[in-house]
Amino acid sequence: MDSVKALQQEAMSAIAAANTTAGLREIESKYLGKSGLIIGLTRQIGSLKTSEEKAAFGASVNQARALVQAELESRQAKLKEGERAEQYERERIDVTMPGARLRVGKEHVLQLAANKIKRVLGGMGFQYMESPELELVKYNFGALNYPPDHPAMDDQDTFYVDDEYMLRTQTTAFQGRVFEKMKPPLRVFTIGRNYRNEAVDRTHNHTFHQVDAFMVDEGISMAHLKGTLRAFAREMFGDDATVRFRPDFFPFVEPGVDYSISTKKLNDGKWLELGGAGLIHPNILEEYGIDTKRYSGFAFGLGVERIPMMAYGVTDLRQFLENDMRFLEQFRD
Ligand code: FA5
Repeated sequence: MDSVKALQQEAMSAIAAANTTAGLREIESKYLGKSGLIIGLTRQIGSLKTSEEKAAFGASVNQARALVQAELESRQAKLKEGERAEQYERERIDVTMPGARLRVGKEHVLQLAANKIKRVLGGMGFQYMESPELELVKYNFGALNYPPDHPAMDDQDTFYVDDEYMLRTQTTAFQGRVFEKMKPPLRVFTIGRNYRNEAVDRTHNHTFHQVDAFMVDEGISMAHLKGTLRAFAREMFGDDATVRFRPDFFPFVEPGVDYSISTKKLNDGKWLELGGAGLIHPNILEEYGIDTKRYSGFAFGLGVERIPMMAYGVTDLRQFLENDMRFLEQFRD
């Protein structure tokens, strides 16, 4: 019996001295586990003589087990409380702290202009197609009816990569690629970046964007071109937009015109030239096997930068490509 009391005492002191729940688990298995010391005492029952002695010994082991178990549980509850409090303190979150601000990007003002052009021309039945910026010289000039060494090429002095390839100077370069693959009737447009070796100023950059559209069908005339460009101007700039056409020369159209717009509200009511246009030169159509007795077509090419310049009164187009967020953040859809 004394050995039971002694072991019980030993377990109780160990419990009192433990200061972590992990420590308590070790004590539990040492004294109360299947092969623990208190259970181990029951093996001594066999050496007792009388059944009364055996019963009394068994009862004292059971009692010791129950007392140690109860003490373990109550200590465990206390330690757990402390450990939880510590854990909460460790994991405390200051909910009043400002969160990490998410920077949500938005589309560039030139992309917004391109999106609007796509909606407007798409609505008129033109099909949008992507086109390459690195272009074969033959599409940029040769296929567009530029005679070799024609001075008109000097207007579009550019960056040659080698004798065959160049950075395109005009999205009109895409026309030849389309005529090679598609047969009339067709209505196609493309939007993209162009490069010219320019004397850079407020209205000219070395890198800029154009939209080029062309339509080939039976009986297409200047009337269709003018009507299309007038409808385009109104959709882009409002119902009071007026358009002006003046004769101009481009080797790939005959007749050729320049195209300007004006509205009462924008650009102080002054004319702004958006680009060039005309009826596709019959030489080009014939070159691609299109029967010019049956078909004719128009084409126009406009500067994309000119559109937000007009709409928002931007006076220097170089700002579009300088990536100054203070400038760019002003423009929303
Ligand atoms: C052309 O590029 C012709 N391909 C347009 C065309 C297409 C005519 C189809 C007839 C038929 P031009 O060089 O004028 O034409 O350029 C057209 C427009 O692109 C200009 O009016 C202007 O708005 C814009 N643009 C031209 N060069 C620059 C530049 N360096 N920086 C910014 N915009 C430019």
